[in-house]
Formats: sequence, structure tokens, C-alpha cells
Amino acid sequence: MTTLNDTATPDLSWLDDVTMSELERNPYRTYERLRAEAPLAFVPVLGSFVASTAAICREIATSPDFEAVITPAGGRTFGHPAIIGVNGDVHADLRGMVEPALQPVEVDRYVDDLVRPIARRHLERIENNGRAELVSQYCEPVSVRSLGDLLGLKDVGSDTLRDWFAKLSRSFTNAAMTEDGEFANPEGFVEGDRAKAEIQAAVDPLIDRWITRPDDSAISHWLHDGMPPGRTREREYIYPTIYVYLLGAMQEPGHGIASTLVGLFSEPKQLEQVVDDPALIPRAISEGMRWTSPIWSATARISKRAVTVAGIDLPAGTPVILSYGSANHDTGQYDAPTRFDLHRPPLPHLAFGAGNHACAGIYYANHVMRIALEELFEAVPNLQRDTRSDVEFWGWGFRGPTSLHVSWEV
Ligand code: 261
Repeated sequence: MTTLNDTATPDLSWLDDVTMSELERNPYRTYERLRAEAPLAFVPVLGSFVASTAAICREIATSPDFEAVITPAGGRTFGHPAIIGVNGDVHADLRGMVEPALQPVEVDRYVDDLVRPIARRHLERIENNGRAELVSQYCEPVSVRSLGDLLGLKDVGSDTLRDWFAKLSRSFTNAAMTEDGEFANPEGFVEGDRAKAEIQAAVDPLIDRWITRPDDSAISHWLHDGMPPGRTREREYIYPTIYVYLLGAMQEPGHGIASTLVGLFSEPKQLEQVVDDPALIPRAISEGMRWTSPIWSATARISKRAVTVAGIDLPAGTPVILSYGSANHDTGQYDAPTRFDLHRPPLPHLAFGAGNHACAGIYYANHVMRIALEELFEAVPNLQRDTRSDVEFWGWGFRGPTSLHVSWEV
């Protein structure tokens, strides 16, 4: 059948063929076309509208006509009330619960003493080897150990924390839907359910202790802060937000460190400049976050009333996924966006979102990444990527390098 296309409406039937695995292997080709042809489009495999440009993502994230909603696979994984998917008083309470430990003045007080010894310890294990796989031996361990100690999970091993975020991450982004609006791969949630059972087995006894013997750890404060004397928040109420942390806050600083390194390896002159002048590290990180945004397409909003966005009429109650990783490659904002260039004009990007659900941990995460890269460049002279293997990036909801083999002079 031939459809005569005599209006300005582009033919979007190609979207019917988009698959989850192609989005996970490389979303950029699909999204380049979405940005050009339909910056707000219904993507059948996701069973959802998707926003792909900087302007439309920012408009929706900051619009009073929208509020937060968790994606279906995210809600299936985390349950309710997760901080990323609630509004009004519950959101205000959960934000107020997590924010004290993440305030810049507070982060400045503890972050160096927290992260630098962890980075040093992991570098001591590898620095005489002359080679390493940095994702599993450095980026992920530094990310999870720093946050684990901050949260009060000192006795949970780093490999356990890495295993939990990997399982929660795959479950959270098990987003493929059937035409009938059912999950296409319900078995994909099993590993997330197992991880949650393990998490509760490990964390319930800690909560029991923190209820009667509060300490300085973040989760202890979550239980007690702002509550009347002798009362604590219910564990069922905070667990979904604990899962938010055990996924995104555990995984994404590691993704960010690794992606920034891969970006620098793609521009050897810039790597040399950053190694020679560590003051450039924050700029490199900012560009790394834009270049391969760790939270690539994992959050959503829902229309509160009928609204028109990008020329599309959305009824009340329409969810829209915000693909910030695509927005950050918008040629309307960035010249040659696929190129890593820490010297590009310092335009804002959307890697930490926008509006009242923007990342609460932006300051913390940027400092963890900075300290990890400072210590790495300080410890190992002449860091080189091992070009015998290619770097593979993976992920649509969350994205980063799967491995990063490097060598250096010993
Ligand atoms: C700390 C941020 O974590 C997340 C953000 C978006 C989706 C899932 C997350 O765990």
C-alpha cells in the first residue's frame, strides 16, 4: 500500500522497526533521525512518547503542565514511592530527606576524605601492573565504595554493590512493550527482584540498628531527620529511594569517569592537556557527561492536562520519556556533538536533568568523578588505551563503556 504524504507530517513508519537491542547498542542513529523528523514521537517498542531534542526535553522537564512519573519498567523494579517518580508532599519529603548530605557545603566537608583514600587504595592494587581494565578495577569500585561508605553500607562488599546496580539497571531498563501494552520480556525483572531480596536481607538488620542507635551514615539520617522525637520513617517508605541510590547513584559516577576517559583517549592532545593541568578535569568531566550521558534515557514526565508540545496534542495523563543523552547531541546546541571536545563553549547540558526533579547529587557526583580522575592521572604516568580491543558502549536507559583496557609505564 502506498500512502500519499501530501501534508507536512513526516512518515514515521520506520519507528515500527526500532528494537530495544539496537537502542542499547547504539541509540544515536535512531535519535538523530528522531530529532530531525519528530522531536516528540511515539516509539512503539517503548510504548511511550519520547522527547529527543534539548528544547523539548527542557520544556517538558520544567513545564507546570507536566509532573514526574516513573517509567513502567522502572516502577516495576523500584515500587512506590521512589523519589524520581513522585510529586507534591511526598516528593518534598523525600527531597528534604536526601538533600542535607548532598549540599555543597556538606559535600565539601567530607568528600575528599571519603573518596581520595578509596581511589588511592584501588590504584595501589594496580599501579605496579602496568595495565588494567579500568571499568571493573577502578571506575566502578571507586564509585560504589565511596557512596556505600557514605550511606552506611561499609560492610557490604564492592563487588556486591556492583552486582546489585547491574541487576537493578537491567531490570529498570527492561523497557520493551508489546502492542497490547504488556512488558515484552517479563522474565527480565527476575534478576532485579533477586537483587532487591538480597538488598533487604543486608539492609533490614542495619535499619533495625539505626532505628535505636542512629549514626552519621546517610540512611540513618533518612530514617530520623525531620521526624518527631522517637519516630522514624517506615522502611517500606524509604526502600524505593534506597533502590534509586543503589542503581543510579552507585552506577553513574563510574559510567561518568569511564566515559570521560574514553572521550579523552579519542582526543590525545586533550588528554595530554588534562594530565599536564588537572584544573581542566572538571571541564573534561562536564564534556564527558554531555558526550555520553550516563542517565541517557531513564526518567519521564506525565502530562497533568491536555497540552500541545512540539506541535503534538497530548491528552492529560500522557507519559513522555526524556532522552537527555540525545538532547545532549542536539546540533541546534552543539557543534559536531559526537566529538569529545573539552574546549567547546561551556553551554549548559541536560545530563543531570532540569526542573524540580533535576539530580540532587550533581555536586557530590562531580566531585567523586574529579577526585577519581585526579588520583588516576597522578598515579600512572603515560596512560594509554590498549588499542588491541575496541571500546564498546552499551545502554539506552543508562549508558557507558562496558570495559576500558589501558596500560602505562611502570
Ligand atoms: C541517583 C539517580 O538514580 C536514578 C536516576 C534515574 C533513574 C534511576 C535511578 O536509579
